[in-house]
Amino acid sequence: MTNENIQKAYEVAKERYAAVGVDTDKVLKQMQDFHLSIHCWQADDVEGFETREGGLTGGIQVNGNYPGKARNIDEVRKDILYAMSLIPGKHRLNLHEIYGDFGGKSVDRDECTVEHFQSWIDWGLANDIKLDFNSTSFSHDKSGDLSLSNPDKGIRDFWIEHSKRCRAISQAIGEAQQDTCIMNTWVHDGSKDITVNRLLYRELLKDSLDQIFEHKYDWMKDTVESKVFGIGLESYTVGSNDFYTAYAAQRNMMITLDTGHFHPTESVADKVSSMLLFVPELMLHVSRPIRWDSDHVTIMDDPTMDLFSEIVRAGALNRVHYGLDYFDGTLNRIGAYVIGSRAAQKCMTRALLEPIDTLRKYEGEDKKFQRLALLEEAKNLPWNAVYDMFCLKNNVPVGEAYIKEVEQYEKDVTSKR
Ligand code: RNT
Ligand code: ZN
Repeated sequence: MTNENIQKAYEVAKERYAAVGVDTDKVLKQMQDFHLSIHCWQADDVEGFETREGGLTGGIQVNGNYPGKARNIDEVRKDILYAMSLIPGKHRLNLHEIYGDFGGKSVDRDECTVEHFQSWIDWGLANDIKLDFNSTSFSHDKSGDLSLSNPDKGIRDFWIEHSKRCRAISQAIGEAQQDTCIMNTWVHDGSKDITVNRLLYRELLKDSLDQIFEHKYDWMKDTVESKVFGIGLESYTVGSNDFYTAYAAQRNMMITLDTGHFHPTESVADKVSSMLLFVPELMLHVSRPIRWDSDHVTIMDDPTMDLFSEIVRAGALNRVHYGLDYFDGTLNRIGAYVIGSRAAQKCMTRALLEPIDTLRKYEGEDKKFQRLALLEEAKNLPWNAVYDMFCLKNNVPVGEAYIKEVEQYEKDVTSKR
């Protein structure tokens, strides 16, 4: 499409939306302030840079061995910068502790310090990319089935120490970038088979978290992530949704909603308005579960559209942080970043373009037919012309044009690895 045609389509869309009371120029501005926290771990199938051997554990799994995955810190950075060059707007990078710059040395999880993240901080500042953070409980000799909830005090203390260090690192990152660094705590703890100690492990997890969160920081914020089950841990998850919802509500802290961490027919979108009445903020891990927490590449599907619509309808744009969380090794990984990020943006564009005032007027007047009719018609309004314009304004390829760019990068860079 020529720039002229994109512009023309936008003008038509603008008029069309104005007729239903929506200002597309305002939405373009709002989209400019919509920042994703892009996960670093799609670049290398959640491997990281520890010297440790051994695969991915903790009940999560990456399938596929599409050639060209990033093998070291330079390649991860290069790939992420390239992916970001195809995603309109400014975005954050979400780091996991195992992605520290360990310089080929063995640094155990209870030894990590800010020095291992200094080069990330410098990279973030140099590229104007803000960082978020995650402690890493999986893929380690001491991971087992239970980390923070392990009855063995030695193991528990090891992971408490790790988590505390990760918080201190997050604080240093936040301070250096003069922007709050969000640290996500997700531990895989659970049981493959029936356990008769459900309460015990939850008591231990609660106590460990209390110790971890004791120290208050001003440049980092904590968020906690629940889950239904992990592979090999099917019968019981210590940090269930009920556990963390209650924990976060009681402590007035942020909670992470990973869209793959609920029962398949459960609506994550419907949780937004309930949770935001009781917790200050939400972090999202936008993913795509297929039958289970499979972490497929995010697309513009109904659950994701519903989720973003609910955030906008709840007036909660600034109380939500938009992390992505998927890992698929069966396709071009840079392409996966671009597809998922752009899908999240498209869902948000559409959500912001909803003719909400008219819909609410209909609902207030109990006009059920009119409300449903407009909801249906809104699906057909030219939101895509607005997203195309957003891409154009941000100097990134419009529409499917990015496919060629990803292919070129594959030819020039990743296929040579
Ligand atoms: C796992 C959780 C968690 C991880 C990342 C790598 O089910 O979703 O967020 O995906 O920490
Ligand atoms: Zn997640």
